Amino acid sequence: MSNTLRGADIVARSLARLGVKNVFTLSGNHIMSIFDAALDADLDLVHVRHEAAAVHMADAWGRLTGQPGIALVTGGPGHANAIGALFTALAAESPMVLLSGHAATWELGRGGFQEIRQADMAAPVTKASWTSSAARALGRDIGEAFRIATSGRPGPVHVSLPSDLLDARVAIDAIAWPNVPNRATRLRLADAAADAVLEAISQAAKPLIVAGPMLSNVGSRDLLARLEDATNTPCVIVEIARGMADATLGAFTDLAPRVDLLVLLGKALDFTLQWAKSPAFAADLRLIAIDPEPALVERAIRETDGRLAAAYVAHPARAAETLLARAHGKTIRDDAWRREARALLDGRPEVWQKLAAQSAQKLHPAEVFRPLRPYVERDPDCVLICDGGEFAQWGQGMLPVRRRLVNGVAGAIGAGLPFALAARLVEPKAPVFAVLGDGTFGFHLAEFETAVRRNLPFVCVLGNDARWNAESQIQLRAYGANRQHGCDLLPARYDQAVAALGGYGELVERAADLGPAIERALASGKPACINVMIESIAAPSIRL
Ligand SMILES: Cc1ncc(C[n+]2csc(CCOP(=O)(O)OP(=O)(O)O)c2C)c(N)n1
Ligand SMILES: [Mg+2]
Repeated sequence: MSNTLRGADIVARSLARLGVKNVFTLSGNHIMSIFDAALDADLDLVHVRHEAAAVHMADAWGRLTGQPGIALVTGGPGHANAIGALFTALAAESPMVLLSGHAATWELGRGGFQEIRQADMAAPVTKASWTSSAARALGRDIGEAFRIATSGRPGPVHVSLPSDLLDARVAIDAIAWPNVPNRATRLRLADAAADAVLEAISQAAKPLIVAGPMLSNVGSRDLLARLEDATNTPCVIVEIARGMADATLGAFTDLAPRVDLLVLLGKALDFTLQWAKSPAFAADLRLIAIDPEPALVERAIRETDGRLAAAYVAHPARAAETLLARAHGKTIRDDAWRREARALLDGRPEVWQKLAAQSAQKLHPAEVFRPLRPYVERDPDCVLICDGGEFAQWGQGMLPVRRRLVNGVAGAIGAGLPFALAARLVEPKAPVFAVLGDGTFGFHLAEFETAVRRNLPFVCVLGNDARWNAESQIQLRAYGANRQHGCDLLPARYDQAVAALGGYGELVERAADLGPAIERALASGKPACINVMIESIAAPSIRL
């Protein structure tokens, strides 16, 4: 026996070899062999309360570290529960791997326990999805999943692991262990191509560089800031389903029609940019596309009807590095346009400083984010999470952006609380704040129990307007004032629910009470929920 290894041990040791420490999981018959193997491989199992939460945590891990986060769920219904969350990770271009238990190979087609075509289910929401077919190749499968998740445009990968393969024993010299992926697979932009892009930028009157979700991490934000400095060309990240109307981007919708050259730096040309068509952008806009995926470069060509000046297949971060290197020591253009653009992107209406609630025992969203801002600013390693509808948009418009997680291009609400737990595992010390609406909060409330059990403190600032307000606002806009119905919630005491789960909870109904409540929540050292009663206000539309 000693010269053999169990399939489950091959999986666990392969993960350890690839540098994995934390596995986000929810138990089940099909994967208990991996729970057992985790003991010897020294993997820390973070056992959550819904499979979607495990995927969201792996997603957050991937976004924050650049290394694949790992979710491990059981077969059949466990796997099915995980699927929706993969959509969020795919649209956020987040590297992660979902490992699902699976009926034994000998059960297939015979009505096995929880048997269902799992790889087919996950295929549309992953970069790759398959079922392992040999115990000796389990390690190679894990390595391949890592490679695909991190190469090109990052994203989720799924592998189903039949239970008989996990229980099988394999001769040690027959095991195919994973290769450690290497960064060199990121395609670079050739110097001549970079020079051509810089030339086009210097010739343009009003150029703009737009990046996508894969560049929204801290390192890439720094890279984009340096690229903006070096080229005097504004660089923005479009990373949520609201697209150009993301309050983070200020008056971007006023800026866009003035642009004459749009450089897509790993940004998929899609609905978030209105396909760069008029009236969002000028009808004679010229474009350059740089993307790691030939299929997306082709789509950009198709969608731009001959307005694409050039297209390159390259990794956007590496392309940015080459552009920086080639721009070094040159003055690409003066800074007049950049200053004009920055005023629109970073400016906020003056009245926001004075916005106050009109009703008793409620705050205006602006009265929440004015006092929260200094706490988010204080520590550069602070992680800020914004999730939900109208309230979170006020947060995205008023809070500084550095290490931030948002729900993303999928436009799926609900991941915020799982994100906060994963963020705390990545970041041991600096504050973690999660800004959520009350509807959104309900998706994964039970993860407060996980957070308490695992001692993962963070502060959730919950905007409670007793309503699914984003949808209520759609009813108001589309159907009229007397047609808002069916979107109300209770002004529930979520703070008490969190306290009952062992966390720290406070109710805030007056603006003056919020700052001290944040102090107490941080000082509690517990997972905390500040339940702030707010007025039901539409997301800001920023015109300057
Ligand atoms: C998974 C998912 N379900 C439904 C929606 C539609 N949706 C978007 S925002 C929203 C309302 C959110 O309510 P809340 O969290 O209370 O935020 P508010 O808009 O009230 O500030 C809903 C239902 C969605 N985007 N994602
Ligand atoms: Mg609400």
